[in-house]
Amino acid sequence: MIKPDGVRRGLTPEILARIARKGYRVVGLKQMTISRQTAENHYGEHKERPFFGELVDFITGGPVVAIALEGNEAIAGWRAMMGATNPANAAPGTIRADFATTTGENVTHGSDSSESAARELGLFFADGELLS
Ligand code: DAT
Ligand code: MG
Repeated sequence: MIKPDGVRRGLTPEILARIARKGYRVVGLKQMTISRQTAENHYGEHKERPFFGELVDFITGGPVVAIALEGNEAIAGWRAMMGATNPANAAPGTIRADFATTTGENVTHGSDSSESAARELGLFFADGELLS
């Protein structure tokens, strides 16, 4: 996902270009504004954390771009392309190192396991919206 800060800053084409250069196939692509309920569900694992309210405010605060990627080891590979959660710790050349300065607004999201990918794809895409 390209988060609201990335969309607002016009980074969508840059990030889609990186995905294309890497070689992942985009099987779903949708610009959308997330409801609070969907955001709370998406980030449910963090609901007891002190930053949860701010996180939900942020992710619902403007349109995002939801992207379904397919490719060899795409979950780990996309997380590697994003870099560490805190941009200060992200390796040079990663999206978060190149385009972000704060953990709270770190431009992109990536599912962290096949289980979370399946769950999150189900939150953002309806049956039939993904290419087979
Ligand atoms: P990631 O997005 O790398 O999977 P995460 O799942 O630990 O990281 O956290 C989800 C998002 O929550 C993260 O992208 C930004 C926000 N976040 C995490 N830790 C935070 C913190 N200590 N302060 C503020 N926001 C935080
Ligand atoms: Mg996470």
